[in-house]
Amino acid sequence: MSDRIHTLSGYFHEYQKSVAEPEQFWARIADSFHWKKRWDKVLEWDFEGPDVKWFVNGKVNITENILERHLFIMGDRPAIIWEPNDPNEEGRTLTYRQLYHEVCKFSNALKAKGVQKGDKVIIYMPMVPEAAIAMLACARIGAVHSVVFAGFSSSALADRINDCEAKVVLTSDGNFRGTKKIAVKDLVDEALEKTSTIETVIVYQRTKQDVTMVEGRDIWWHDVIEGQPDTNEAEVMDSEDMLFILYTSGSTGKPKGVVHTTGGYMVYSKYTFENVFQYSPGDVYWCTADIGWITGHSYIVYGPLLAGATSIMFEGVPTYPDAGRFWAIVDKYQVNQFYTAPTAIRALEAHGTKPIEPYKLDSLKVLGSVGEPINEEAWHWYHTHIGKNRCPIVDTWWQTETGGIMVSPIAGITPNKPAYATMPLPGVQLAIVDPEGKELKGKAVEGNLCIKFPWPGMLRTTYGDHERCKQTYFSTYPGMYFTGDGVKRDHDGYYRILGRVDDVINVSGHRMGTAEIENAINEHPKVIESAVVGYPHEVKGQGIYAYVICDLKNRTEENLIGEIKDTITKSIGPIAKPDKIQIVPGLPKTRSGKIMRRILRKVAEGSFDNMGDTSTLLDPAVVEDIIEGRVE
Ligand code: 6R9
Repeated sequence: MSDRIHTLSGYFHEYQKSVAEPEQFWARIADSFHWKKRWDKVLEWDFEGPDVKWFVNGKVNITENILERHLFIMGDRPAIIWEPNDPNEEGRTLTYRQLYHEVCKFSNALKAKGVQKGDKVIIYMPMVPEAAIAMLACARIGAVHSVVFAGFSSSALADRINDCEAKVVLTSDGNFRGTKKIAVKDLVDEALEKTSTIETVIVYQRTKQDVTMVEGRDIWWHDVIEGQPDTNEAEVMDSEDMLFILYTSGSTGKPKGVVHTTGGYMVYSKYTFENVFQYSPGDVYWCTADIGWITGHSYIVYGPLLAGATSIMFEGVPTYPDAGRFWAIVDKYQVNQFYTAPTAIRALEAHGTKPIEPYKLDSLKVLGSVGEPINEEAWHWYHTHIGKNRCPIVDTWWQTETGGIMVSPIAGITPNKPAYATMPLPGVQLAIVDPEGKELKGKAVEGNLCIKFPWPGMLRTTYGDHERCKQTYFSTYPGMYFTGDGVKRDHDGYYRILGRVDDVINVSGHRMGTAEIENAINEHPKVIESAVVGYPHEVKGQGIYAYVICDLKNRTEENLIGEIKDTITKSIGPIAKPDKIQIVPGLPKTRSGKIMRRILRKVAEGSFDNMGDTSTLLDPAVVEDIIEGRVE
């Protein structure tokens, strides 16, 4: 625990050391892990390539640092507590010892199925312990996992399988989500019609609904582990061997596979977890994310388990069977650290404080927020009604690409300021730049957020397309990683994240590229062209507003809007369905053919004055038509 920050001056001290001597700083942290062979060099980097290597030539297996490491001193401590969707169903607890044996068994099962180091394994599963076991088993044998959120459609799944040429899919018969039962295996079958690389599908039985099992390809989870030994020799991994790929949206149409490697991610996820949440042995920690997102990877599975923590996994939704479910779970397991998203807070806030009343919530010590900017109103509600004015809030800013938390208070140590992510963690060197790329120094400045020095948890590439990684993150401001977010630094040197400055919208904490949604809309045969923008939404943070030019022959607007929504659900998933669709006669374009999104955003927001300069528009009259037909 020597890496723990205990005081504010301790934080400043560590921060300064991490900037003055980054290699010594991270070597000290990394020394507390079990390496099969120590690294030769802490860091090699250049942001031009980009080419970044941490703990060069170090050999390690991340699961030994989770399993073997904790087996002897705390094998009986709960590693994962699982709470099912239905509160009347019995939950499950896996101790570190049980987790060790389950991971070993499944590792052996994967190997028996021919999965080898470097093979890609898709995990398309509900929030059950087996999903975490699957991730760890892949890591144990050196296979690369790519978790696909189980709410994504079959085409989104197929795209990801094809992109990484996966060999195996791990899935379930169905998923429980609130009152719904989703036929997940059917979606997999549909996806596999569009792919050719999958050799094996392993199906975890969850809902017991009927599924079709394809002979020679599909096998039940319980059958595949049958008779497998419960120990397994962990593969020797290089520090820079790929650990996982996680697909995320950017400003272009195609989701990109963010690649994380072993050593750096291991060191960074544990270090940030322990410090930000001030986790102490014996605490019960709960992050409500889904493992399909980076938050689930780093702060349900890897970070907490590396730290020997007890991590809760919840299968359900915040409002089932009622809006008090989160708080019932907090009391039931005496949760000490609770980590959720602003959209969940706002959704629950809409139900008032009555659902909270039956619960004490007195076990809570730390509250966390992630995924999007938390507005002051929601911050205060969270602080007052959940934290009872006694729990610090850690507003954690980070991204799929950063692997772990970058800007955040250290719980109970960094003084809070509502809606501010406050200060960078040790090792994180931020820069605020103006549009020309000039760094804005000093306090009270606003601009684009960049990072000018490598940190161990950073992405190494985008899978199969290194040039894309370079273009997206390292070319806008040469020599720096560009986050895509706007930021302001105030008089106290505190950071406030202002949201995306690119064509990415953040709906309920989920990143979506406007181009990705437009592509999906354009798949409808009657659609001629479309433009999608985000607009402020009370619960979701941002809502999706789509402007669509259609061929209306033989169709009513209403029918078409319904069909367009279905097309999007099929192509991406229900989370990408626009809140508002407006059929328009044309789109505001410049003479060079660029859609002026600025105008579309204004209309979507409902602010019509101050449209800015429309003189460069090809057809200024189209703006009037759009305003007139605006969807309330
Ligand atoms: C971890 C995660 C990343 C984008 C990021 C930013 C937004 C995340 C935030 C936040 C303000 C916070 N974001 N946390 N904005 N305050 N505390 O969410 O990863 O899904 O890749 O999204 O989310 O815009 O750029 P990811």
